[in-house]
Amino acid sequence: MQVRDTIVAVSTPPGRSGLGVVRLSGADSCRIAAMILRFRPDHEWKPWTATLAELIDPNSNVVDQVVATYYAAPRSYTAEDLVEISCHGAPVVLRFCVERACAAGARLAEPGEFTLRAFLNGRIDLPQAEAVRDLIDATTLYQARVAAQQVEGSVSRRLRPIKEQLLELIALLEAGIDFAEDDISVASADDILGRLNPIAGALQALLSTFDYGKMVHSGVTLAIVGRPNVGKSSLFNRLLEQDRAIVTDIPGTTRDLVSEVAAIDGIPIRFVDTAGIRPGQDLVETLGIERSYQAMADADVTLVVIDLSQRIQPDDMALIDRAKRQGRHIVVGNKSDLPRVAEIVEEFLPVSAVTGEGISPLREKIVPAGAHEQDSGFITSIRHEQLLRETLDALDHSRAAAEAGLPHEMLLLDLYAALRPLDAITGATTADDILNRIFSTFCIGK
Ligand SMILES: Nc1nc2c(ncn2[C@@H]2O[C@H](COP(=O)(O)OP(=O)(O)OP(=O)(O)O)[C@@H](O)[C@H]2O)c(=O)[nH]1
Ligand SMILES: [Mg+2]
Repeated sequence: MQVRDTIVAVSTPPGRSGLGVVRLSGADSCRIAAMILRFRPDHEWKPWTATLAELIDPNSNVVDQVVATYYAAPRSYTAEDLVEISCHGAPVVLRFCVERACAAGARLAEPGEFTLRAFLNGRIDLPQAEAVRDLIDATTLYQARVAAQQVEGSVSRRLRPIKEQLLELIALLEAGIDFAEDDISVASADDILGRLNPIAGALQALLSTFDYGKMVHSGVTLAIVGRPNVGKSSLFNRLLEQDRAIVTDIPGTTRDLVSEVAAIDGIPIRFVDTAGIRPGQDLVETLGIERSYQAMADADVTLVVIDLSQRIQPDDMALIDRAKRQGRHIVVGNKSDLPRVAEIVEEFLPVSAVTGEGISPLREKIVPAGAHEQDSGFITSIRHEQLLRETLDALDHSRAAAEAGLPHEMLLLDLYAALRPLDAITGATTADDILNRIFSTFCIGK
């Protein structure tokens, strides 16, 4: 992939629409646009100004009336010269416009290449580029808002001071080694640990935001399980606020998985209603029950429903145990509107699918509100999570090395290993970065 050529692509989704935008980016954008468009005779390219023009074919026939907007480098999305041509959104017109641009010297852009260029030209860093994709993929406004903050650089902002502290420690140890005979004192183990611990602590805190960040990014799959007739489908409908699944008083009504997405607090939740679990039924129901177990295994959260108007049965307890072993689960006692017969199992949330009692607390349990007061500064990307773990592992090693009094050369190896994953998120640290720090923090020049 060459970065110096001019690329072109349709930036709006495929299909027919009111308008469709063709985007050109690269040094030749204006020249190419001028070859395929006809402007008024006195036209001059004025940056950040929209101009009416005609899209013409090789015989100078007008194909569409368009608006061309020129963004001058470096103040454009890609930090290159960029021209956006707003055509009417007929797929043939858009395709024609792109073909004409290619004939005039542009190259068809690869997927994501406009954002790649913004990154390569240093206008955005990697977390920002990743956030652009999240912003485009957002299905709730809240997801969009979080992604927009990350496009603004919220992840790097939070990482920068941590990385800074790590670099300072590296510089301190490097200076101790390289300039030992000058009057630089070698850092003590206590000193090193005193610097390492806050770094590890801050990273740990950032890492712990991923539980919530993961929900924001990918949503939550929630399986509703329980014995037949406890009211799973009723609860499913109540949570969705629509009459989606069939409800009857016949045990074994639901036989297959039924799923639907709804948002709670801006987080998309895939609710999965399942077949009631009981032993020894006909083939169809047995197959359905297998799917219930599978849904439970696949879910991020399992909602185990018990019927408070009946005695607790071994099947209820078996399901609660299974859910516990598999991860996050919530036990709800349904039919709280009826006289209670069930003896207290462990902690459960009383609800009534019929009256709606307990549904708000249940929603709150599914998506804990205020898990993070600020919208930003948490990590949502599994790539970032894994890299932060690598850094923490390497910091653990360096802590052990410092405690064991190993030579600083050894310690530095671990510290550089801790730095590398951070670099993979925020961009590489150069030898100069470290040297500058050594020379600015310590007056070695004398
Ligand atoms: N009083 C009362 N009845 C309820 C409540 N929830 C469900 N029911 C009734 O319980 C019966 C079974 O409800 P469903 O929602 O079909 O139960 P299910 O768990 O999906 O049952 P299966 O699909 O057979 O496993 C229906 O007659 C519901 O009207 C509740 O909170 N209170
Ligand atoms: Mg059901």
